[in-house]
Amino acid sequence: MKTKITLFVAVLAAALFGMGCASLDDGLIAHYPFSGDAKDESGNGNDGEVKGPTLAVDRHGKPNSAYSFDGVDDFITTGGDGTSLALSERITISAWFASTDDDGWIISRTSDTEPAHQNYILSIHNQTTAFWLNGLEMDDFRLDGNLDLRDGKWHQLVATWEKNGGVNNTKIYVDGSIDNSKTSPIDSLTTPIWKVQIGGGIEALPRNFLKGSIDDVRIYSRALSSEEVKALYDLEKPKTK
Ligand SMILES: [Ca+2]
Ligand SMILES: [Ca+2]
Repeated sequence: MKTKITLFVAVLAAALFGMGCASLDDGLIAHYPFSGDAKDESGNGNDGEVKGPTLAVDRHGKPNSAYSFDGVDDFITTGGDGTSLALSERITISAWFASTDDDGWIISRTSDTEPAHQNYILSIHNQTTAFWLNGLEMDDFRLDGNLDLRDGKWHQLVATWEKNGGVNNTKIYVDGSIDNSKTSPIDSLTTPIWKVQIGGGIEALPRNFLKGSIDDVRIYSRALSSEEVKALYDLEKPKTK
């Protein structure tokens, strides 16, 4: 009997612990580990279509496990019918990249319909990083990163936004640590019917193709906490470092 009670308490404790700690899979609506292809491993069927980039060595030294983009016309398009990766009140977008490019879009979901031109974009812009958000009431909210990451080495770039996240509700993290934050007045992201693009934007706008490599793209329907971003970095970083 005592063993049974002990077991029950252990199971209950494990269940409560599990409820208190969100998993890094919670709210993961698209995940591209680029393990030989551009399939979405989140289980949501948002498989990517590869339009030019070639498989390359990843940050772990593993061949055919990242994509190399030529900065001319290469991109990957995804998001099914164009509505499945539309988000309105909170988001996390994350990717590893290695580049020396001055300007390029890493992950973007944009529209060419007025009044909105952007939905969300994670990019290199003006020699640092930038996270763009667009709501119906305001174009071109942008949070610039502080760090210049154009060293050709692999970096993890994560951006989060939460409508009701209070002061500094928009954040950019680099390699697991906060780089910059700012309060966004955006009330709600627009939800135009456009696909998510990796490595360059849609045809109707300047496409901002990135020259460099991209890997492990993740899109979440929630804002990860700083502790979770650090945990994601520890999970994905090269183990030999
Ligand atoms: Ca990979
Ligand atoms: Ca090409």
